[in-house]
Order: sequence, then C-alpha cells, then structure tokens
Amino acid sequence: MSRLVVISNRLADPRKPAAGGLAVALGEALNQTGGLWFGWSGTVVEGGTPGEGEMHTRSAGAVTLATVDLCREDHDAYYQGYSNSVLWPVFHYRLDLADFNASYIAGYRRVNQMFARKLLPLLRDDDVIWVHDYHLIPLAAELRAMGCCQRIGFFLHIPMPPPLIMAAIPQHEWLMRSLFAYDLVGLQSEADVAHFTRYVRNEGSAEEVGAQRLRAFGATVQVQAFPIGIDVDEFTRLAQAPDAVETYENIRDEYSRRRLLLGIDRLDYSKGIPHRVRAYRELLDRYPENRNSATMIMIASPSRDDVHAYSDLRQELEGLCGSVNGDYGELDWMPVRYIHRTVARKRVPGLCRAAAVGLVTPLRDGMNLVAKEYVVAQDPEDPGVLVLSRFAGAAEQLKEALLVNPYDTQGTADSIQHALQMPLPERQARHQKLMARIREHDVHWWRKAFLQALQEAGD
Ligand code: ADQ
Repeated sequence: MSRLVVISNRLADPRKPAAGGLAVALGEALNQTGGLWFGWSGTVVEGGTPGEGEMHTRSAGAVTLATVDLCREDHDAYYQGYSNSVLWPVFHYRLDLADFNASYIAGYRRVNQMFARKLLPLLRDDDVIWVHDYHLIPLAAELRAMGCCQRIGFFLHIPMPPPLIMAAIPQHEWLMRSLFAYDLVGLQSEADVAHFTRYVRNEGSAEEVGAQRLRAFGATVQVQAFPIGIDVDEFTRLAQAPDAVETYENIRDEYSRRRLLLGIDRLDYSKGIPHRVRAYRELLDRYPENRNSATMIMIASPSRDDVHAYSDLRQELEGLCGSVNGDYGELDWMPVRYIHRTVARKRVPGLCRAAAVGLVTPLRDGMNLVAKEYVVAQDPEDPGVLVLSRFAGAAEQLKEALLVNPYDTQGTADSIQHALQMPLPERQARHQKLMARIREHDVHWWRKAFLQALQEAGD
C-alpha cells in the first residue's frame, strides 16, 4: 500500500480526541500506512527571512508530523493576506470584504514554493499526496515544477464560487490553472462542481474527456463532489460520555421552563450570526408566545481577530444581542445568551441535545459540520429540529431539515416558529432520515471515497 502524505495549513495531533473528527479521520488514514503530515507549525518568527522557515519533525505514533515556521512577512501576506482577506471572502461571495492588496500574492506564492521545496526531499516515489484547502491551491503546480510525479489530490473545504465572482480575483486564471496540476480535485457539493465546470468551460475552453474528467489549460483533471461528514461513532461516544451527559442535565435543569435555540460557530461573517439574531428578534416580535419562554444560546469561538472584518463583526453582534436583551428581556429572562468562546468539544453534544432547535444559518458555507453534529446528538425518541441555511453545502444532503434563506428575516423567523411547533411524529420521522444520510456519508466514507478516486484518477 502506498504511503499517504497529507498537507494542510495547520496540523493536529491525531491521537488527541480534542482534535475533532477530521483530524482523527486523517490520522487514522495516516496511521494505516505510516504516513507523513506536513504544514505550517503555527509559529511566526519576527524578523525572519521571507521564503525561509525552520522545519521541525516529530512522531505521533506511526505518523511523522513535519512543520515549518513562517516569518512575519510571509505570515501576513500568505495567511492573513491572500488566504484570509482574498480567497476566504471571495469564495464565500463577499467581494465587499475582500482586500485585493497587490503585495499579498507574492507572499502566497513564496510560501507555497517554500512548502514544496521543504516537502520534496521527504517524499518517496510511491507516495500518494493529499493537499487540503485554499491556502495551498498552487502547491501541486510548484511540486510538479520541481519534478514531483506522484499522484496528488486536492480537497477544497470551502465553496467554489460561480465564475463571475471568481473572476473578481486578479489572479483567478492562474489559480484555476494551478488546480490542473492535481490528478483529482474534490469539492464539497454538486453546486461547487457545477461552478468549477462552468468556469473552465468559459475561461479555459474545457472539454469533458470522460466521466468527471475535464481537459483545459493543456492538462486533464478529475473533479468530483465528496461531501465531508463527521465521525458519527466518535460523536455518539462523546454524547454518551459523562461530560456530555452532565452538560445536558445542567442545561436542561437550568432552562427547565424554556425552549432552547442553539447556534455554535466560529465567529465568522460567513456564518450569518447577525442575521440569526435579527430572525430571532422577528420571532419574538411576530410570535409573542415565545417571549419569556424561548432562549437563544449563541456560542461563537474567537477567530482571526487580527483581520478587520472580524472585529467589526464582533462589535455588530454585541450591539444586536444587547438590543434584543434590552428591548425584550425581563428580570428573570434574558432572551439571548451570547458567549464569545470555544466550548470544550466534550460539552458540544450535551449542548446540542438540550436544544429544541439547532440554528445553522450561514450565508455561505462549504459544508458545515455543526449541522450534522446537532442531528447526531439528538435523542431519537424526542429529537430537536434543525433549521438549516440553503446556502450551506450540507443543505444538498440534509433535505429533511427546515431549509431557510438567512437573508429573509421573516421567513427564517417563520421556520423557527414551525420548528418550535413541530409535532413529535414529524420530528422523529425527519430525524430518522437525516441520521441515515449522515451515517451513510460519514467522515470515514469521505476519506475512503476520496483516496479511492485518487488511486484510480488517470488510470
Ligand atoms: P469551519 O468553517 O471551521 O470549517 P464547521 O464545518 O462548522 O466550520 O466546523 C466547525 C467545527 O468546530 C465543528 O466540529 C464544531 O463543533 C466546532 N466548533 C465551532 N464553533 C465552536 C465553538 N464555539 N466551540 C466549540 N466548538 C466549536 C471549514 C469550512 C466548512 C466545512 C469544514 C470541514 O468552512 O464549511 O464544513 O471546514 O470541511
């Protein structure tokens, strides 16, 4: 069996359960073949030389973790700049938040080149290489330019935008051409595949040369949707463990007179958190029976605080929550509890189980794993209802959720009311169907399907 090499911007120790389903699933695959995991160490070196970084290697079981430091200039241009201030907003359709600073692209290329240079000597002839996410789009092209002939696959965790939005990036053609250096490009949804295909037909005169294979820019690539899943068994175990049970019981007791609505996200503008607060306000306004009876808990973990758009979002959210609490709150009832923190992973299932409604309302999201976690955490005998944005990749699979348009405040409020009123048999029937689909396409299915397609790509 070939050795697996995984490359992602950040790494996690796959042996630690806090690493979450994705890291555990990748770790499992790496452990099977005695693999290598390569990426940025997370360390920023003040005053270092651009394009240079010290490499550190250590073992975690059968897996070698190899990480490279970044100097301040590279970090600011590659990570904070091009990755998080150009690619992240544009791929989430937020051209208004993109910062097309011309100096970022040089840093993005420089770091990808450095990663390729550092990785190359570590590679073996029969390795299979799996590159993850938007930070590393040009990595295969850089590796190929240095003579790398191994099979290389790429998985994009965030959405692929429609061609005209993509075209707003000054280097869009270079980026898309770079993807043709891979043997396989995996995307989250069929909508993403359609956007990719339309782009390369329009801009690269692509032809289809077989099922899911496209030829453009003088190369051929296979493009397919692999909707990422969660580790259902691990999450179920976590849900049954004492910490989750204790969290569930505490919350249930504390809010015994209330119906809980729950949102758990990274504090990111793509997650539609202010829109959710507005919809909740609308709910309290249109359906006054929920006053003094429903409580929305929003747990938003700190994220990219040093990018401007994120500090603006934080302020906006604090203002919105404050005004809902000020306008509707009672001495013994706070309508919104907003917590700007990461909760321990072991507490997430208990929180989800205690909530009558799970609110997952991103404006755009590659997949959104919280939607799947919420469903898996429910008691099948008395499950809560998932309210899910139609703009999350997960909506392609989770049709039995209540699908909403988060820009439509009234419509979302109506759907939340529908969720709160839904009779038990309907909740059970929807939950059963959602569970079956989440279980069938779990994270192990995702990993195996991708790696199998990569093995076969180009044969
Ligand atoms: P993210 O944007 O980070 O991932 P998501 O898919 O929702 O988003 O995964 C977040 C994970 O972090 C979940 O396991 C969740 O439980 C946890 N989490 C989020 N907020 C938390 C909080 N406040 N406290 C504790 N835990 C929290 C990117 C893409 C997604 C895609 C994933 C995987 O943006 O679209 O689904 O990668 O491909």
